[in-house]
This record gives sequence, structure tokens and C-alpha cells, in this order.
Amino acid sequence: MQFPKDFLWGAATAAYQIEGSPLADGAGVSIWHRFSHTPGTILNGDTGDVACDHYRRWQEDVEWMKRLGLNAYRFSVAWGRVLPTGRGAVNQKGLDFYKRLVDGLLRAGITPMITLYHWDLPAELQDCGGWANRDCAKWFADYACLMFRELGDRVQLWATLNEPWVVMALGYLWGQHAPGIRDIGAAAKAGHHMLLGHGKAVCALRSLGLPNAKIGIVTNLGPQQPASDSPQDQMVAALWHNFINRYFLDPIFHGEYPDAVISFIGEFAPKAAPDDMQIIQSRIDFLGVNYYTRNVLAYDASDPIGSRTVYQEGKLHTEMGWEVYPEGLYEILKWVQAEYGDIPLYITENGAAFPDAPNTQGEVDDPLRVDYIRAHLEQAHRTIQDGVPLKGYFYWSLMDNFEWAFGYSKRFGLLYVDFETQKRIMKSSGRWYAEFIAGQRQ
Ligand code: IFM
Repeated sequence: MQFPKDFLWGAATAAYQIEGSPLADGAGVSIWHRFSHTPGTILNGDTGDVACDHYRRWQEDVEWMKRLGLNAYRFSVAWGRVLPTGRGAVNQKGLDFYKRLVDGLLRAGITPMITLYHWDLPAELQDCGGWANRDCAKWFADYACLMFRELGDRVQLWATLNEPWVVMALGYLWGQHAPGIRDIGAAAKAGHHMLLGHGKAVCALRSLGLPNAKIGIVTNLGPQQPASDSPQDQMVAALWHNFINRYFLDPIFHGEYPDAVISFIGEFAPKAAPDDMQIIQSRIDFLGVNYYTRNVLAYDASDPIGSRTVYQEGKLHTEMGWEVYPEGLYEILKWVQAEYGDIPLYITENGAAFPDAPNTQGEVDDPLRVDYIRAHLEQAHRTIQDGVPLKGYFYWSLMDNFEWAFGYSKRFGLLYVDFETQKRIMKSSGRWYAEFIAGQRQ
């Protein structure tokens, strides 16, 4: 398996999941800080107050990245560290943290990819309605523009939003994520305003004329397959495909929402102002794909959405309950190319949670994760051979971290983190990945 010489070999993280010190040095409260401190929201009452303490241990973490041989690292900026109330006055200390991190990465020969929004909206903006307020698109673009000005001389890869579908569905429709809203109308508005904010941020970057900067968006995608040939199963699988895979990409690439979802949500469908779609369609340089699993769907009249996911007996499932289905990576990347053309792609997340623990020698052996990564890299390689412009792979995650509503109970890392002592241990998957990357350099 030989990948192109300029392929990016990375790992990914997100601010609230690893940084800790959420209020340090003048940072503003985020919706995830507020949500995780609300009793009953997070498993075991966990919060991101300490997480992996990366805010204070980032230099050690860059050393771990060097040991892994990464040549790229995807991380997110906590909006409220830089702009504590989401807009207006800049918090220089927060900004300086990211400047130091970027400089440290560059010194280590690691290309930074910044995600501007990985779910931690400043709480003050939520008090004004959050993404359900149209103004949030402008607040986001202003924040993005500030980051481009401050770091655009050093950072070339920018992702606007991480998984807007998850924000819309889990944050505003089903409420398991911050801000914990359950309102279909608010969800549709939030989705539209995220798209608009994304488009405005792309325009802002272009207007600055930074010669080497590239901008894209990161979406969670995966095959949505019918459990049988029955017309009902086919229908629900098609609906989920339109909802998960097309809902954010059709507007960006085709300038319209998928009809099937719009008719399904009827009166709640987002209302675009005259120029919105043109802004949303602003050309992007790459698409980030987060791939974890597929869904096999059957019609189920007793379910409010009319469908249920069919558990695949006999197949390996991760601690998240997600089926390990590497072929889905090939299938979804090929679908993206067929539907949206030859846009450069990055696998911005791919990974698995397993119940890792150190053995008596203090080592963490995780053969299932090694198999998982190898199998997905095989599919990534196959996609490249079949003509898909895939430019990089970022394993999720660099280290065990705060897995949102599941707290610290799900370990995705290449590095094991002892959350009591903050000691990191490279898992055997980390060693395997490091050897694989080294092999690519020979
Ligand atoms: O931890 C998350 C990440 O924040 C977004 N994508 C999926 C990961 C695993 O659930």
C-alpha cells in the first residue's frame, strides 16, 4: 500500500474534548461548558473541565505527535477563548495559545489543519438564539475572519464547521448535545444559518487574498443502506441518505436542499433569503469526510421517523455500538466524487472506541484498533487507485478524550490517557500507525 508522497498523515482532536481549563486566561463560557455542568446531561456527570489538560500540556502532546511521525494535525479553536462573548473584544491570551500551538507544530514539521467550529459556541451567543438566530452566520464569519488575519500567514488548511449535521440533529432536534434543544423549526434554522456562516467565512477568506490558504468544511458521511429489497426499506434508506449525506452538501455543491428532506419536513423547511444559496455555494477547496460506519435501515411504522437501524449480527461493533464496515469508506468517497465532482478530499476523522486498559506491564494492547485502521487505510488506498483525489487521513483521535454525552467512557485514542494522572501511553495502534507512516516515507 503506497500512498502519494504528499499525502497527509494525521490525527484529529477538538478543543472542548481535550483542552481542559475552559475558563482560563479570560476565556468565555461555551455551550458545552454550560451543558456539561447541567445535571443529567453527561454520563457519570463528566465535564471538560480538565479533559486531557492539553491547554497546559500542549508541548508534550506535540512531542507525542512527533513520535507518531504525523505530518499533519487537525484541531479546533475554541471560539470563546479568542472572543469570550463570541463577538467584539478579542482575548489576546486565548489567541496566543493557538499561535504558540501552531508555531510549535510548524517547528515539528507538522501541518496544522484548523477547524473553526467544533461545537463549542460561546454561551452568550446561545443566549441570543445561537445558530437558530440568522445573525450567528455573521458572528461566525467575523470570528473566522479574525482567525484568518491572525493565523493565515502560518495556517494553510481551514475547515469552517465540523459535522453541521450532528449540531443540527443532536444539538437542536434531539437534544443529546449542547445546547440541548428539541425543536424541529429551530433545527432547520440552525442548519441553514450554519451553511450561511460557512459560506460567509469562505468569502471572507477569499477577500483577504491569502495565496496559499485552502478552505473547506467537514461533514459526517456514511452509506445508508436498506435492510431488504422491500420498497419501504428502500424508501427509508433513501430518506436517511438524503438527510445525512446530502442535506449539507447539496446546498454547497448544487445550491439547493434535497427535495426528499424538504418535503418530509414540510412547514419546517428552512427559508433561504434571496442571496443565501449563492453565498453557501461559494467554491471550497476541499471537503473533509468523517467516516465511522454505515446504517442498515428498515421501515418501522411505530417509529416517529418510520425507520429503525438493523443491528448486523456477527459483525464487529465498536464501544459506540457502531458496526465496523471499512468498505463503506470506499463507497461513500466514490459517491462523493460521482455526485459532487473531483473536489480534493481528506478523511478528517476515522476511528474506533474500544475498552482499552493498561496491562500489568503498563502497556496498552489494542489489536482491534490496529485492524480497524489497517482495513480503512486499505479502502482509502483503493479509492485513490480508482481515481478519487484523496489527499490525507486523520485518525480520530490523537488521544482518549471527552466523548461528549458519553463523557470519558469511550476511548478512541492512539494515545491512552490516564485521566487521574494525565499520563499518556502510546497504544499498540499508535506504534502500528507510526510504523506505517514511516514505511510510506521510504
Ligand atoms: O468525538 C467525535 C468528534 O467530536 C466528532 N466526530 C465523531 C467523534 C466520535 O464520536
